[in-house]
Amino acid sequence: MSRRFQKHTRRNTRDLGGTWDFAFLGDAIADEVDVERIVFDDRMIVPGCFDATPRYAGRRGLAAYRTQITLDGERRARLVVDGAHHYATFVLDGGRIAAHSGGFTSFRLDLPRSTPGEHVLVILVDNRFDEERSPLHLEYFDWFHYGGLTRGVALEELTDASIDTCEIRTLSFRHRRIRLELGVSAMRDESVALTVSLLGRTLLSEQVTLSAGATRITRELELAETELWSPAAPNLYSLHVTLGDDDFIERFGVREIAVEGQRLLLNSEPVTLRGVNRHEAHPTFGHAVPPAVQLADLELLASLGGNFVRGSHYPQDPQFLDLCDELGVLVLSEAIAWQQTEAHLTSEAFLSAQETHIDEMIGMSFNHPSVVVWGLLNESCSTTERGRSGYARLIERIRMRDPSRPVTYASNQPHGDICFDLADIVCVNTYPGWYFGEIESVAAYLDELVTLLERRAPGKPILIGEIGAGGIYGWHDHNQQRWTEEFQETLLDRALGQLVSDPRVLGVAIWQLTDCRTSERVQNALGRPRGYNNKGLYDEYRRPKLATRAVKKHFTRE
Ligand code: ADA
Repeated sequence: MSRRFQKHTRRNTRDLGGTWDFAFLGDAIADEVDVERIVFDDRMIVPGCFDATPRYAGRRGLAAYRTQITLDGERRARLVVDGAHHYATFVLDGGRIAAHSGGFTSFRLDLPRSTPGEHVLVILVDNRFDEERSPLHLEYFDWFHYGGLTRGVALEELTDASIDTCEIRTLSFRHRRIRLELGVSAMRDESVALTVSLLGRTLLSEQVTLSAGATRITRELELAETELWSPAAPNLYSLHVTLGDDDFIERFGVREIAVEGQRLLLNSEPVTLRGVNRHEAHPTFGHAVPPAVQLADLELLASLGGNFVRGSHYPQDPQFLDLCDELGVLVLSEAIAWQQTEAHLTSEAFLSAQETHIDEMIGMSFNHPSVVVWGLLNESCSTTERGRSGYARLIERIRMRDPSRPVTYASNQPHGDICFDLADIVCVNTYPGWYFGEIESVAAYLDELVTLLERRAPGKPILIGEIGAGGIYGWHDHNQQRWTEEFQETLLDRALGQLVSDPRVLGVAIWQLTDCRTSERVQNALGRPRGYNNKGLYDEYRRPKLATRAVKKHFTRE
């Protein structure tokens, strides 16, 4: 797995990243393809987006990836996939073993017991829009859905008793008390040794009795001599857990996040959020943004004086979260959605796909101290009772899975929204001076908006989830009209001049860090010059626009 820090010393793991055999099968259907007869006439890099490469740019259809894996035949084998878009079918030695719907999240897949030696793994990946098969990826969304094996793929061989999940939650930052929760699977009843160590010291060593099937092991520990994690001092530690012949090394930070009235508290200290929305996208790499570009994105954010990323509109790469942990950046991790309708929010297929996605998002992000808020259902139908039932169900799902972080959703209906009470933080996306109103009245509008939100959602923190204007990189004009860099700079100067100095506002996430390609759908492209959403502070190659000056001015203001 292409993680930058090791997860296991005892478990046999292999990073399957690298060059795979590849075939683009166009209109073929995954369930009908004779996998043995596929002619692999090309190669593809994993992780990567095949439809971001020059040869397959913008192509939609079925793609086949093939690699060889070696299994020892004794231990259970498992694939860990960090992202496959949008629909993946797994085939081992010609036999279909499983399928997975939805990109942007990590999932595990147990392989059937096999003979020792070489085996052929084929993954059929379909990037076509198909609401039945991939209900979370819809063509009308305002971003380009790339396809492929977009994040890491790893093979693990597991002993009879193994640790499936390892979650660490701070119970009390003052006492450095944490709760460790292990999800364990065992093939038979057995007694095994459990140890937990930190900084070379053994914190726990005992014998545990496992019964065949899944077990949860929960322990509370006090971690004396640890320093807290915060943006100013992002201290990180690695907990090493061993269970029999298996182990797990998990990095985490000791920190507590809480909402108190209109404030967001980190270790009891109020924080303000000054940041950007970020799509995981680049013209050369699609969604498979390499770590060097992820780091560059965070350096750009730091150069603006920002401390916050809203991962719009889907969970960001765990490698990016690693960097946020290290750099002390605060993250809103959002489940995938974009302007879902009442029909979506009452569809069992949509809601249960969301629940699976939410579980996967929380599973992959749980131990990242940088993730401080969960988000969902961007700009969806929050104005009707039927829409509200969908919000209520999914917010409940998040809270059940992780009550330790506040939940929010970005609304674009400040007047008509009827779900604000369901969220811990009220979040509104707004585009004064761009989609409505004049640039001169941006500040006054924002002042009124915050007054309205205080009235409609009393006592809750207020976050501006999006605000911005389109500016085409390099476009200047004496009139300084829409699409010039100057217009974008002026609008953001006025908006931030108001928001950053308003004590009622918890924070702001500018739309957006970099330009990104929009959907190929004609209606989308017509309103988006170049086929891009041009509201980036930087263009898609990370070149700065004039607007960065305004942002820096306000974000670095005391
Ligand atoms: C919405 C949406 C963003 C983007 C933005 C825009 O608020 O949430 O994804 O589409 O509008 O640029 O219009």
